[in-house]
Amino acid sequence: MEKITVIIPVFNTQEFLRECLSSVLNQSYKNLEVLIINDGSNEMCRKEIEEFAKRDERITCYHFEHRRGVGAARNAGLKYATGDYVYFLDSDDYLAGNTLQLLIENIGDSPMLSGKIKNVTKKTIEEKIERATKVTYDKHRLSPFYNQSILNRLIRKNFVEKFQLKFSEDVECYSDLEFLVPAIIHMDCFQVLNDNLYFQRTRNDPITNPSLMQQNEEQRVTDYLKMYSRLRNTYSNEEIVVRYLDRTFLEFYHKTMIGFFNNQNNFNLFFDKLSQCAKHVKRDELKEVNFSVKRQLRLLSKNKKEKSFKAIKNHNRLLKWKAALKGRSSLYIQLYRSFFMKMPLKEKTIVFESFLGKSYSDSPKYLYEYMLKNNMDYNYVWIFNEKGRTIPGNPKQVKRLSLAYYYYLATSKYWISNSRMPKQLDKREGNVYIQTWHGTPLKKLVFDMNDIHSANPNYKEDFFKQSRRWDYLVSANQYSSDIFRRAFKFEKEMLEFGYPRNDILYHKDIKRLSDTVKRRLGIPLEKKVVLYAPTWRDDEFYKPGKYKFSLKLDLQAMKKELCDEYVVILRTHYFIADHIDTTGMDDFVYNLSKYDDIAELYVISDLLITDYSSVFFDYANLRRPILFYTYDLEKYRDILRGFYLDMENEIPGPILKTTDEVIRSIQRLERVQEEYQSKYDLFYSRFCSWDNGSASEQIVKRVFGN
Ligand code: C2G
Repeated sequence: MEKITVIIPVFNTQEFLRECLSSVLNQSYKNLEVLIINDGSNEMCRKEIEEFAKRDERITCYHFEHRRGVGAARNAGLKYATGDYVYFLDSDDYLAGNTLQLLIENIGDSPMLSGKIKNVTKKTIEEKIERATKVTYDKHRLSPFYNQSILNRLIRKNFVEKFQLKFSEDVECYSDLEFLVPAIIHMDCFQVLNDNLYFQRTRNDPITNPSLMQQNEEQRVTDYLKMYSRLRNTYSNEEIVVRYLDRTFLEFYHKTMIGFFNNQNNFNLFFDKLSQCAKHVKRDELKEVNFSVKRQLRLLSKNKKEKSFKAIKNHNRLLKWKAALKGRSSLYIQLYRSFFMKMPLKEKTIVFESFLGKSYSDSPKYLYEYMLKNNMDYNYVWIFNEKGRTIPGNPKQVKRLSLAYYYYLATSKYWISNSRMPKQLDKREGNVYIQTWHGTPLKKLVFDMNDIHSANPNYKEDFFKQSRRWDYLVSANQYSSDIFRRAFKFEKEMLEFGYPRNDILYHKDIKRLSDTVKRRLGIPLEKKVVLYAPTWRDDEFYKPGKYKFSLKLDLQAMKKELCDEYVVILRTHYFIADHIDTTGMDDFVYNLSKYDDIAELYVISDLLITDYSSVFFDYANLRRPILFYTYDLEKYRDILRGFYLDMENEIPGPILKTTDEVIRSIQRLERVQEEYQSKYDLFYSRFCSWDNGSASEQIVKRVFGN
């Protein structure tokens, strides 16, 4: 049995290491030597490596004291390898169970057999391929190498030694090219095994821990130009290499460099190197590229600095408007950036938005009403999607993502919103953005999350970009402030006065208010009200912002047992697109999922049933009973999100898994309240003590002055 040396360079990837190494140690092909080259990782990562090394004698670790780069780490692996083959794996990636077996069974006499790479954004269930089909390309088909990566290739060790193949050590990115280029020259044909699997992770946190390819563009451009020009000089007589390098250069130029050089500083900084590279590219290869790129490269190769920059600028301008004409929203965004943002800023205009324009509610509503009541000298715009409904004070109403929406956002000094604004909305100078947020967090947020299961895999990067525009962030308690600072990486001013949306819960005559709302909703005054307000599930969606919800609470059973005394208000989260069918339960269930302001529903309800929604933090201000119907607690906590609180011990009510348990708790509500009294008190003092009905006033005074 021949031995494969698997070489794994590691740099601060402890969160992915377990998955990576387990996938290697569990390979169906057992004769392995696993070399972990620790490229100067932090202590946590080093410990994790050492832990793993103890578990299996096939693992050997080498530690660099300081980071030397992936090229140096891989070269060290080559030096220590004793196998008949070498195979490179990155420490944030993983393999299917029989990847190595399929490669070694099919390599035959070739010096190298390449496999396929599958990009993944989160942990997927391990796939195993039972049968393999080998595809052989002839020497002129370079496609297996256009990814410029050494990954998922089984390589004979004596081939590496014979041609002294090695990686560059003086670049961060593209160090593989130095290994691949001579390998290409010395192979008779390029073989690919179509069905074996290497899972390459697109890291979800390029802000805190970027992968090499998520590094800043400047680094990538620097390294790419260096590698291209070095290899192009060394191998100028090798026709196949010239073709390979010129084509990869043109692709990189098109995809990355044209955008990067739209900036005058970047262009000036790199001009000499770029024009050197442009001189290399063969005329024949330029036949395939479009006229504009051809012209830029011709000008660059002739050292025409100003003209080539102008040509690049024109290219980008054209691209921008071409993209703008793709659809209405891209056109509006372009108008926002190119025209509206250049119009004068209206110093006295405030734009409000709550839950993506779906409702007139939440903290923006209460801040607005405070300003209105106090006749403050401002003009108001509400982003509000519903047509024909008047909002108190008769503000200008605009539909989210309409042309007017972009116009008002670009020209108004103040934005007040409770959720994120589209990432394309650049912030202009002078803009003041008050982010009220929409809940004390139970479920983990952004940079405290590991895998992202929701519809947008770029969640962390997008969030980071969007939240850089916030000038103020509203927080309801110290616990939230601490989490927001870390999980949002928010460094500006935190407004710590409680939630404006909870002011109503401290209304002086809450009984009268409750009766008024009940009457308006047609709910009999003598009936007690159960409010059922669950949250959404990250992994159940149609598309971003449109989530599914299947009702697990058996409302028929509840009706049977409780309808003499109670009615139920069903209130799904604003992300939920599914409509819950409640026909036949008209006098018992009120589906108020579209009702504007959940705070008014808190006021009229006698108890709350929720799951992982932040609604219970607000509701606790009323000191009324709360039940937690958490039929999927383990999945939600352990896979989807993770929690900040220990639900079993820190929440102010019982955890219930079935409708029967819910019904029984309602029937013995007083006992439940007694049982949870001390936990409730603790909870109240920890989460509700900043709220006292004056949050709106204090925030407005702080931001707008008296
Ligand atoms: N909400 C509602 N009806 C529901 C659930 C929520 O009206 N059935 C409103 C409440 O105001 C709640 C807010 O939406 O506080 C946020 O909802 P969550 O269920 O907590 O979920 P999410 O939108 O993911 O926000 O820090 C808070 C978190 O980010 C949670």
